[in-house]
Order: sequence, then structure tokens, then C-alpha cells
Amino acid sequence: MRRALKLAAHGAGRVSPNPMVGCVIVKDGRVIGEGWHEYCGGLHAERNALAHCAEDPAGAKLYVTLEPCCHSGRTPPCTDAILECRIGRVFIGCLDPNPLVAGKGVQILRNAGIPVETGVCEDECRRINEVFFHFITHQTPFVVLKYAMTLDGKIASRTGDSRWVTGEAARTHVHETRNQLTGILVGVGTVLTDDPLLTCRIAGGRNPVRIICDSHARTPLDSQIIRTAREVPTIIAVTGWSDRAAALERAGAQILICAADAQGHVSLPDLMRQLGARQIDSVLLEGGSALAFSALDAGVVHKVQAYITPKLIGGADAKPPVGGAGFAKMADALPLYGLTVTPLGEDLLLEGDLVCSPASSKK
Ligand code: AOF
Ligand code: ZN
Repeated sequence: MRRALKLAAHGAGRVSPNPMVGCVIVKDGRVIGEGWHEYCGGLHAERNALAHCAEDPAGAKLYVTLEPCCHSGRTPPCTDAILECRIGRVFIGCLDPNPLVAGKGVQILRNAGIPVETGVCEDECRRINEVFFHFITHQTPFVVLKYAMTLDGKIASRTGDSRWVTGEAARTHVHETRNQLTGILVGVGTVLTDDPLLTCRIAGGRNPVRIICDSHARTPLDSQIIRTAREVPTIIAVTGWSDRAAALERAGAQILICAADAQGHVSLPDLMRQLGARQIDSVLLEGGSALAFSALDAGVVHKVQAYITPKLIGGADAKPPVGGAGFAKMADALPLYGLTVTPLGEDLLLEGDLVCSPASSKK
């Protein structure tokens, strides 16, 4: 199953909104076939592994990270392929929360007389698909709030200088995340001050869909994002149609009209619903501090990635990662669960979940 998990990870950033799945077929103690789900619409991991078998898989053991599907989607049911190939025994990492499967895949195999063991390396198998597990049940994106700050909690100096807070290893890690998640979201303030490109700049990487939360369509036509909007998909979330929105659309951006919240800003829960309807299963929220607080306050964030650099910059006016009004009492602070700490060069990456799931409590 550990090997199957490694294979599953090859699908990162390529299978959305499907899950990453790996499969290994073992006969007489030897691996005779392997495969993974390579891209959305492509063969599932089990069918790929069966297709790559070096010998007849009849009687073999099949290890798969996610319950085999039993429905016809873009591809035919994997349970059919397992039965046709006369697999002898099946080991499953975790059940598929897709209501079309959800235990029925296991039942079909057992009813056909195949011994099935579930929950093998279950935590790891669930964790690699935290995005899929969220998206298939809520139809809104899994949102990761990312920021880089100094040890005294600043994302920029008092003059606004932020190039660079963290070192190269941490910045490469951010690009790896951009390569894996489907969308990247910033507030228009970040576009106005930093003029970022928000692309993935690692070899062989692919760009996330860029989303700008821009209630009044203030994104400049000569910003880097709009100048590249014909090459990299770009969504501008506004609260109503305007001449400026029309000009941004003519420049190649897609305009998404969202409900307004009490302050007249884009309603983040509505934005998330609309992104989900467009099959955007995950979003990296990269700034700025006002949007970060609004997103936390609206309850649309699921995970936090804090890159911390051992430097002190000071400055009462230097921005913290999470601004906005803030919560009034320490008792209202949002706790993070399943915290992990990863050293990256001279910096640290702290990651935690905002929702306490069985997987995060065991990290
Ligand atoms: C598996 N093995 O490798 C994957 C599974 O429409 P489709 O054909 O792309 O199917 C997508 C659904 O199938 C997805 O929502 C999930 O329930 C399951 N994915 N199942 O047995 C795989 N990728
Ligand atoms: Zn399948």
C-alpha cells in the first residue's frame, strides 16, 4: 500500500477534480503490475495497473489506495475489471466518499466472493486526498491559506517591501503547491501593491487558475495578470457589471458576478460556491491580509500554511498575515489541528487544519 501511495502522488495537480489513486498488483510475492490515475477522464488506477500486468493477474492480490468504483462515469466501473481479471484478494486504503460508490464497491467485490480488507494505511490514504474528500461532499473548493512572515509576524516591511521574506527553499515549495492546487486567489489590494504573476514557475509545472477578489473591478488593465490573461486562465470576482469589468473581459479575463456581503464586498461563500460549480476543487489563498481575515471569518478556509523566517523587521504599520478587524477575544481565536513543522532551508513551514478531522488529529 505504501508503494501504491507513492504511485498515487504522481497524479498531483493532474487529476482534479478526481482523487489521486495508486494501485499495485502482487502475485506469489512479486509485483506484476502497477498503475495510477494519471489525469481526469483517463483510466482509473486499477485499470492502469491491470493493463500493465506482466503476467495473468488471476488469483493475484490487488492493493488500491481508494475503494474501487462501481459506477460508470468518464470510465467504466473498476469493480467489473477486477472481477473479469479474477483477482483473488483486494486490499483498500480508504472508502470512496463519492455517494455513487461509498461502500458499494466493496460490497460488489464481497458479494462476488472476493475477500476484501479495508482501512490499510487509512490515514495516509485519506490525507493525500483531503481536497477530493472535501470537494465531493461540499462541492466548494478546499481552501489553503498561505503566507510567509518574519518571526515577529510581518508579511512586509513598513514600506511594503516583501521581496523576499523567506529563502529559496520555501519559495520553491510554494511553487510546488501552486502546481498541485487548481486555483490561486488574491485580493485586488495585492494586485495593486505587488503586481504579481501568480504562475507556477517550476520545470514541468502547470499554472493554477488565477482568481482575483475585486468587488469593484479595480484590477489595472496593464497589470501583469491582465497582460497574461489570454495565456493563463484568470477570473475576476466582482459584485456587479461595470464598464471596468467589461474592459477586463475584453482583455481576456472571465468575470464572475458574486453576491455582495454586508460591507458590499464579494461574498466569499458565494464565490466558493461559484468556483465549485466550475469544478475548481482547491484554492491557494495567497493574500493579502484583509482577504485572509475575511476568509477565516467567513469560515471558508480549511488549512493554513505559514512559512516563518527567522528574521525580525518590526514596525507598528508593517502588515501581519491576517489583518481585518480581527476577533475581539483570545477565546475567539481559531485553533489549528494536526500541526506539522517542516524545515525548509533556513525557514520553517507550519501547517495545520482549521477543521478537526480524524486524519488531522492523528498527525
Ligand atoms: C477508482 N480508481 O483511480 C479513481 C477513482 O468519471 P470518472 O471515470 O473519472 O470517475 C471519477 C470518480 O471515480 C471519482 O469521483 C471517484 O469517486 C472515483 N475515482 N476510483 O476506483 C481511481 N480515480
Ligand atoms: Zn474506478
